[in-house]
Amino acid sequence: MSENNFKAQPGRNVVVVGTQWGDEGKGKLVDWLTETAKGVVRFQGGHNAGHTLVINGVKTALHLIPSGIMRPEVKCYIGNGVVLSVTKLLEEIEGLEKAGVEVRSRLRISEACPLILPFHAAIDIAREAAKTRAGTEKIGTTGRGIGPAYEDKIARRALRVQDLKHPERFATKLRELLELHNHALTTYLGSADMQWDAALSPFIVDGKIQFEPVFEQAMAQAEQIKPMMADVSRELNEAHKAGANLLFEGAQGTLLDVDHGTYPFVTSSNCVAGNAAAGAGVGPGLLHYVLGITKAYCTRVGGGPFPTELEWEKEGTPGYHMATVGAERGTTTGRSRRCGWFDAALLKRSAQVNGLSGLCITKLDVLDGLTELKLCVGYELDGESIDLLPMGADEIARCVPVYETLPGWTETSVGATRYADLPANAQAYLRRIEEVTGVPIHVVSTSPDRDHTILVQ
Ligand code: 2SA
Ligand code: MG
Repeated sequence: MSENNFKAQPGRNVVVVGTQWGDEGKGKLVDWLTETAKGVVRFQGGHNAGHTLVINGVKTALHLIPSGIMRPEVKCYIGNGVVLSVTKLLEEIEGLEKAGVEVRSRLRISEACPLILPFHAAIDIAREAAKTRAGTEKIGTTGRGIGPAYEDKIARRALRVQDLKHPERFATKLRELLELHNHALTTYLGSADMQWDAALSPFIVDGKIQFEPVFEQAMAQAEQIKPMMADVSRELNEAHKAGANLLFEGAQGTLLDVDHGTYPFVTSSNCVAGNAAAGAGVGPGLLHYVLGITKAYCTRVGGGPFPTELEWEKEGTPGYHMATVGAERGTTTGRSRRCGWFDAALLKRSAQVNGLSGLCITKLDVLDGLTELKLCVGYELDGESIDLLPMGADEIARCVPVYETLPGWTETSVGATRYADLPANAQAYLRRIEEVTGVPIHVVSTSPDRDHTILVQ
């Protein structure tokens, strides 16, 4: 068995992470890998994620439920590291049920997940609006309340899934949270003058979140999710002992990691592979193989520095080609994604902080037809040459990329299922990525379809 044949080895667990700014195609790969997995685990983030799967030509977008849900025999787990909106979870469950996918008997939710409640989204949206009013650069969040929910967790005051089982305890903690957050909303964030969308307006009067509707909704939802609440840590450890292959499904990407990303233009969780252990409740020894999902070019949605960014709105440019052929729009918010050349110096940082075992290159087919490709191999920063992405947004914003130019290819690579069938120049491009980053390519994806995937031997 070759080293990269991670799909078939019993008891071998795989962590899938995004190595850039998210949207690398993790959902498709997790679904493909679950052919041999017994369980799929989300360990960070929340419904800011958007994982798109295409199975037999039918598209499904998932935000919170692990991508393994599309395979009936696979169990899905939401680990303690996830911030959970029960409203969004139930909407997603109902959507899947309508499409004939059985969810409730296969989904286990950690009792330790912090809850995302309506005031978290209100704070998130109000803060971004305040930045716009002040003329400072927005983070460009998804407005889902992710940051404020993690803040409550770290401040040790969050309401958690397990609190839903205890109405009195829930009510006391909710009153305390509302006192704090309503003060901030009305005093600093100008919430009384804001327009709220249909999802939030039932909870807000004069800029203040109301106790009753939040409490009543949570208690009604509690009944629905109680059967799915679980000690996920225990169940995963038991499944592993019984020989099950587990898959840990990362969301967002390494450059959005709260520590290792382009801080402060990041999400509020650790997206790196190491957090799969803490965010699911297993020891790091259970993480056997780390697959880094890597787009054949770069995209980013939201604000923050992007050294290899191209002009992507002008017709006829390579950036426009990537944006249109690659259909680069956010799965959750529908926002346009910024596009740019492949950044190997960024990927080296990603390889280092994740301990990547191998790469999966996605959307290679999007580059079909470009006459030449540029590959960033380092930067000039304040008069110095460096070969690794520096830390923090300000330093990254000052990086001037150093490029190598490679020839493109005119042949199509769409749907290729054997490495040898890829155009020769596409193979040369992949080889150069391996050389510069020092990480072997183990998988190549040539379309969104489950079947269009090459396991490199
Ligand atoms: P947040 O909402 O606090 O996590 O936003 C902080 C930053 O993290 C970025 N972010 C994302 N970037 C790419 N994809 C994400 N998921 C969706 C998708 C995004 C969408 O898969 O398409 O639909 O817009 C995601 N989630 C968070 C975000 O843009 C901020 O830069
Ligand atoms: Mg996505």
